[in-house]
Amino acid sequence: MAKAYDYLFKLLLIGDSGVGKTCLLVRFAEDNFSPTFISTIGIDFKVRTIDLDGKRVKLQIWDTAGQERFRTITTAYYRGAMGIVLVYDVTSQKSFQNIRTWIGNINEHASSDVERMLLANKCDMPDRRMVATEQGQKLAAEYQLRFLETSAKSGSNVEEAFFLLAKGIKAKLDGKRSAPGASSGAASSEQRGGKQRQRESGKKFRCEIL
Ligand SMILES: Nc1nc2c(ncn2[C@@H]2O[C@H](COP(=O)(O)OP(=O)(O)O)[C@@H](O)[C@H]2O)c(=O)[nH]1
Ligand SMILES: [Mg+2]
Repeated sequence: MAKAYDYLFKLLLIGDSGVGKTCLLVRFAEDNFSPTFISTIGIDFKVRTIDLDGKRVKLQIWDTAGQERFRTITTAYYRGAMGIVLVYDVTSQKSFQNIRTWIGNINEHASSDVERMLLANKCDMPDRRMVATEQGQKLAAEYQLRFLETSAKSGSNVEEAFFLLAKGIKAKLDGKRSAPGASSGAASSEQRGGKQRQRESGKKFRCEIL
């Protein structure tokens, strides 16, 4: 029987408790948002197979089961990770400040060539925003991370984020050079299929693609 995929990528979600990691995962894997139920459960991983340049790419995305509350993410969690999604909450300065700590954690435990990206989640709440877009951009530039503002609630930029990360990993594997940082926005809009665009256009919230 033919293999169901051409590539298998292991991805991780990292960031403070409450920033929306589990919601982002559920949004991406199931296109669903269930605010009350999700936050109480710990998920190991979810999978979704996407198409990249005609290849089937199976994404196995791991979520912490609440260990991040105590910053006790162990080396085992990072093992074999090819991509890491760092998440903060735009309504929480603390979660933004802690990104540096999480990056330190990644540097210590993850493979040195792991693809990393920074997500500013909950951008559907402009009235409660405490972290400006520019602050996120600046931090991302400092560490050479791809950067997007997302909303697990509205779904804004969630597809783009995972596609962008997967594309970066594939490019690396294929031996190509992919430029992280400033040019990532262009790559992200280029990946947006007609269907995705249609789905997003009816949504209430809109977050900026950077
Ligand atoms: N408004 C809004 N709330 C969100 C968003 N993502 C998550 N939340 C809420 O934030 C809380 C924590 O989310 P959760 O996914 O459990 O965070 P985790 O601890 O990082 O896994 C929950 O009450 C979610 O409903 C978002 O994009 N927008
Ligand atoms: Mg969670």
